[in-house]
Amino acid sequence: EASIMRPKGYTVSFHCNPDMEKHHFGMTHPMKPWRLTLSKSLIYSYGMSFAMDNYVSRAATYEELADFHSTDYLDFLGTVLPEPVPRDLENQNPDLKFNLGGSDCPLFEGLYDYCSMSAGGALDAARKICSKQSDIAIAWGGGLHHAKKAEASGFCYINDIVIAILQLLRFHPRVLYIDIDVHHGDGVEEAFFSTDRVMTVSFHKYDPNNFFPGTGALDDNGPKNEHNSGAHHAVNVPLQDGITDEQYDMLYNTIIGRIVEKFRPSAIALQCGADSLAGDRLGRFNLQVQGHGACVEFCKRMNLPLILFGGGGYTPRNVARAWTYETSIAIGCQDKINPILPQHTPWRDQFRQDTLFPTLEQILGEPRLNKNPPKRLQEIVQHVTEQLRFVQA
Ligand code: TV1
Ligand code: CA
Ligand code: ZN
Repeated sequence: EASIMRPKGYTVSFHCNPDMEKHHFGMTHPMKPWRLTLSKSLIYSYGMSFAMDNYVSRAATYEELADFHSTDYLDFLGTVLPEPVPRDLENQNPDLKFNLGGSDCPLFEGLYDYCSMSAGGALDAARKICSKQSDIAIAWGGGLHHAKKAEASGFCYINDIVIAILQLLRFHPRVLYIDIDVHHGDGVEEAFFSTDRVMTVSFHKYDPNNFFPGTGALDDNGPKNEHNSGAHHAVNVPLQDGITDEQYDMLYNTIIGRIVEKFRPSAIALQCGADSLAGDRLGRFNLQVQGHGACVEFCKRMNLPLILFGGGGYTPRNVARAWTYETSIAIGCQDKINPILPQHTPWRDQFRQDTLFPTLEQILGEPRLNKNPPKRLQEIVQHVTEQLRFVQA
C-alpha cells in the first residue's frame, strides 16, 4: 500500500530495536517479545514506515538507567546469570534478590541487553520530542510500568517510562502520564509520587486480592500530606471485568479532558498496554481495537508532543492489531488503510487463527460479562472531578 503519505505539518518517529525481540522469558511465560516483530511486520506491510522517521534505537547506557534505578540493582542485573526457577518452587524461595529470578521476572539469556534496549527506544523517543524533531514518537518496545528503583516486578525490570519522562522534564514543565494497560501503573506512579510536575493517570482492573498488583484504588491520589507538592497528582480509575468501548470512552474523554484543562501539561506520555483488549490471555476487559485506539486519538487531538509506549499484551495477534491501528492514528491514515489484513504479511498464519480473511480491527471470541454498573462509573467521574479542584497548572 504505497498510498500511505507522510502527515502534513507534523512528524511521527518510530523507535525499535530488532535485537530486543529475540529474547525469551521462557516457553510458558505470557510475555512474548516476538509480539513486537509481529506488530512491526504488520505496520510495515501497510506501508506505514514511509510516513514516519524510522530509527533503530541504541541500548540505554548504564548511566542513563541510573537516572532512575539504584546502582546496586543495576550491578546485580548486569551480572546475574540465568538459573531457571520452577514456578511451583517460587513460594518456597520468598527472598529473591531484587525480586529477580521468580516466575514473573525470570532471569534469561541476555536479560540486561533486553532491558537496556527497551529503555534505549523510550529514551530516544523522549529525546526526539525534546528536540522537537518529532511531534509523536512511538516506542512499542517500552511501557514496562511496574519496575521500581531497586526491584523488578510484573515482567518489568527497567522502568523505561520513568527514564523517558525524566528526560522530558529537562525541557517540559509538566508531563501528563496516561496508562491504559489493564494493570495499575504502580512503578510510574511511585516514581513521581512527590512532584507536581508529573500527573499520573492509570485505568486498570482493580481487585486488591485477586489481580496484580493490587494497588490503584480510587482514593489513592498521591501523598496525603497537603504540603507535599505531589498531593492530588495521582489519578486512579479502578475498573471491573468486561468494561466496554462505550463506557471506557466516556470515562477516558471526561477524565483526560478535565485533567488537560486543569493541569495543562506541555507533553503527554501514553502507555498503550494492549492487555486491556478483549480476548487477552491475562486481561479482563472487552475493549475492541477501535476503543483502545480512541484513547490515542483523543491524546493526539490535544495537539501536544506525544510519546506512545507499548506495555502489556498477551494475545500477540491482537497486540499487533492494536499497535498497528494506533500507529495509523499517529500518522493520520486510519481511514485510508484496508481493514482486510495485507495478503503478504509474514506471520499471516497467526491471524488465520481467527478467520480465513482476518481484519485489522475485528477481535473474535466471547466477550466477558460486564461488571461495571453505570452508577459506579459516575462515582469515579465525581471523585476525579473533586480531586481536580486541588490541582492547578
Ligand atoms: C511464567 C509462566 C510466569 C506462566 C506468570 C499472570 C507466568 C503469569 C505464567 C502471571 C501467568 C501475573 C502475579 C503472583 C504476584 C504474581 C508489561 C503472588 C497465566 C506490563 C504483570 C502481571 C503484568 C504479573 C505486566 C502477575 C504488565 N499475572 N503465567 N503473572 N504473585 N503476577 O499475579 O502490566 O502487563 O499467568
Ligand atoms: Ca493501567
Ligand atoms: Zn498489563
